[in-house]
Amino acid sequence: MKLKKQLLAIGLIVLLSFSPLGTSLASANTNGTMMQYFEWYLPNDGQHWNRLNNDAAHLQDLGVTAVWIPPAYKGTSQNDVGYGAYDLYDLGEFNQKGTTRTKYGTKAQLKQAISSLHNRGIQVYGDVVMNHKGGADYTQMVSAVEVDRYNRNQEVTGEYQIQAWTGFNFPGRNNTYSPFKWQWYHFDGTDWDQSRSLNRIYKFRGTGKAWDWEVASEYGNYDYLMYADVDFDHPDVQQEMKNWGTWYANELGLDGFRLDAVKHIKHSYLQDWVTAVRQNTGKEMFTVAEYWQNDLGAIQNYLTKTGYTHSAFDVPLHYNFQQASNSSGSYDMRNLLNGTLMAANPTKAVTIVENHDSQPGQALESTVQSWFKPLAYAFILTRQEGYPALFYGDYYGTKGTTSYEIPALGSKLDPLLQARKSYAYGSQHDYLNHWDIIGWTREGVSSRQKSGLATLITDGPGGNKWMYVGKQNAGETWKDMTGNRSDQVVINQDGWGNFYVNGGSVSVYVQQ
Ligand SMILES: [Ca+2]
Ligand SMILES: [Ca+2]
Repeated sequence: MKLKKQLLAIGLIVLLSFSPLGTSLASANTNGTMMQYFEWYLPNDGQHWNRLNNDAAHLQDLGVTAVWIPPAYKGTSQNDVGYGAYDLYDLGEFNQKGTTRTKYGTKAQLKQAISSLHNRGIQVYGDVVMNHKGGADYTQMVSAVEVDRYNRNQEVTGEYQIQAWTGFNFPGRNNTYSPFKWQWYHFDGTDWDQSRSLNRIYKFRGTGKAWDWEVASEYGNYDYLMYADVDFDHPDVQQEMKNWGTWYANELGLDGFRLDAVKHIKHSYLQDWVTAVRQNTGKEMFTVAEYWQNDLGAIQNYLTKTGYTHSAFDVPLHYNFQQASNSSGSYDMRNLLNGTLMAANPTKAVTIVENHDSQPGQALESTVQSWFKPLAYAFILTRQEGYPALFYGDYYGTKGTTSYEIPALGSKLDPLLQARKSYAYGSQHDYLNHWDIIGWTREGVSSRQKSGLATLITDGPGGNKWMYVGKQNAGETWKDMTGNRSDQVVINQDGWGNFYVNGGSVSVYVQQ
């Protein structure tokens, strides 16, 4: 416990220079809150950019300061969520893959939504899918070897010719924005031989062809994930992706990026890419990487190998939330920060409760049960470490088949978002000292009227805890803004209050 507090204190010093977090900064900076504005099962109605456009004022009111939008380019089909990236330069503008718009709408609608967000002071982060390309325009004959699915360094056949989907010439775009055409030699491998209708993991042969390194070491070398795997050793690819990233940012006026599937991309290249796009755009371009592994060491290794140029999602924290939510009250709440990026490197942690992959029915399904979500959101929204991201599916609910739905929790999350926006400022005091009921306080800052708060959460029975909120708040009456408790807590002359929480619940007390 002592060591952990020291780590947090060290993290705090670094926090001061980092604007999206806002914490402890001068009054001008509101706490940063990101929203992931999509879930997997959104309807394919072409109306999502319009929904975002119409939601801008509401998002500003909630305290959302940045929106992470889904991949905005043409995928393998109209219904593609965006991760089956086909043409990164087609933002819903050209008739390709049987459609001009994407699942989310047209490029014009997207630009309108971004304009509305910017007018409300909300930043926009683009999703960046560089690991692979899907929906090739034609096949090519390629020399390849099969590798062992579970040890990608192990070749299990000799070299032979396969018919691979690796030719991309984007006929519907006709060289607009970029003349670059993708050929087999821009890729490292694929998983389908059309001539034999055979699904294997194929590694291409040719001059300089090898799986990229360093990537995640799972399966020996986890360069290959899906579709045609982009070869980041190839100089033309390296240059083209930097050109594209710069174009994407400038064309849409993006303020940052979310990098997809970085486990499978040569880490050193991602440092080069982020640095180049920042230089080319002249913008800060806040960037967060999806390194999806419940392993703090692996995520820290990634941050090291990319020179701490960008942040990462706190995947272990998500799994701690999931475990707590599945433990029927028997989780030791003192452990919530254990093994998390939030504790180890708070300035590089983007904290999440759920996302489009962990939601029910999806590839990395590890859903946090709904009863626990207000507790988890209180944890990421009212503490000072990390840059929290609100999931669209938690706020608005998810679609999809009925057994896979997350209910809309917006009304429960509204007060927590308001707490972050207006009250979660100033020095933090931790009371992570009980297996059920844990709490923390923020003293507030003089530049923000009435700021400061006291949060309690419990996965077991309810109860109370004395907590210090600062002598400057002595004599004030604080109430639970979630409405879960109706107590009036008077802060005593020494700056302490006796706060209450119901069983399996959360309370956030602020000055009346
Ligand atoms: Ca390679
Ligand atoms: Ca790869």
